[in-house]
Amino acid sequence: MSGQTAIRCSVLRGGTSKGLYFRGDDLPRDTSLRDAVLLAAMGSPDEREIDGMGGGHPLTSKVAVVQPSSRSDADVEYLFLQVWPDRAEVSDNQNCGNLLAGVGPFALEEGMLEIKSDVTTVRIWMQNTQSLAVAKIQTPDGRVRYDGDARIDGVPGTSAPIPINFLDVAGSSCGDLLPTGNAVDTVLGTRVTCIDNGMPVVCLRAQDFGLTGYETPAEIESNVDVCARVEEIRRAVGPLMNLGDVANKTVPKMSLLASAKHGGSISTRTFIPTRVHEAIGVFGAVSVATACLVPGSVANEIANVTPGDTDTLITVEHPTGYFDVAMDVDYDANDVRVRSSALLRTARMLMRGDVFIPSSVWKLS
Ligand code: NQM
Repeated sequence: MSGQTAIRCSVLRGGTSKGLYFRGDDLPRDTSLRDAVLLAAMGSPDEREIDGMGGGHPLTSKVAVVQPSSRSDADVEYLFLQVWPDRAEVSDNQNCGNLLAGVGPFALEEGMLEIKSDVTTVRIWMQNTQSLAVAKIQTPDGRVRYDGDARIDGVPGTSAPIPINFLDVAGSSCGDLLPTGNAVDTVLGTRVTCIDNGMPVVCLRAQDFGLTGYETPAEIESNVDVCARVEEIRRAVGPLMNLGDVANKTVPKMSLLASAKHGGSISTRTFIPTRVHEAIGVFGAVSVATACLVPGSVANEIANVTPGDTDTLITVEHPTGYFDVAMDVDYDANDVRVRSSALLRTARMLMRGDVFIPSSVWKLS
């Protein structure tokens, strides 16, 4: 073959997302060259990403770069990169808890750590947020097992369970769990709760936008006025959350909340940040679940939670089902301190081989 460069790559579904997984040393060190390679691999910029591996949607245009870690508290390091489908941009300004689910299986398949028992614990240093996740991967008979009985909403069928625990993600992007210092702020006339428990999220009440909060993502995306107002608030809130100018950033996520409709704790419709998620991101769900436990927050006002609960399961309803987050918190007067957040994901290896990019983008000597 000529005119093409082959790069080792695996494709995995991680939770409710899908992405390309690379070993760090298979990509160029220079970040602008690396980004050009990833754009070419995905087929971006092009809404359909027809000339690459991307699926034309932010949830299927994602990259995980994984490498062994030299940290004493981690086995591997994970860098998440969002490749925009429709513009030539690769962003590391957010984390992704869905692709995270595929990091343990990928690292084990690549021999980055040894399988010694039926369940292998993989400690993952998440470079985007400088924080740690601990994932438990099913590894009977010395191999990663993908089939199993665990079901997550947004993915057909069942797979092997991957429980993931987070100990230190509060404030990992914004500096504080409540980056403005308040449980509630009023921004451009709208009451909001700004929170970061692994993902910067702005909680808003759907009813303040003339919505029930139970609309489909397509119905919300077609409501031009709502989308414009949500984006206006997002841009105004960015600096208040210590994120600076967020016009071209994928954070904060904007979550429109309503009372739970199907027996859960709260209902969500989440902008990520321009498309409306068909489900909800992992860290997005963790942040919303945490907001439910913050006394006086716009989430707490309408959430189905018991005041003062410290060890509790929060069920976040989203357009295609439920997302359970096990929260362990402490209260100090009215302040909440997060001890840990835990959840269940699944992942599946879909393909392993080489991805080809034009050698005009990158040529290996
Ligand atoms: O919040 C979507 C997703 C995500 C990111 C997004 C994610 C997370 O569903 O941890 O997983 O919010 O952009 O994969």
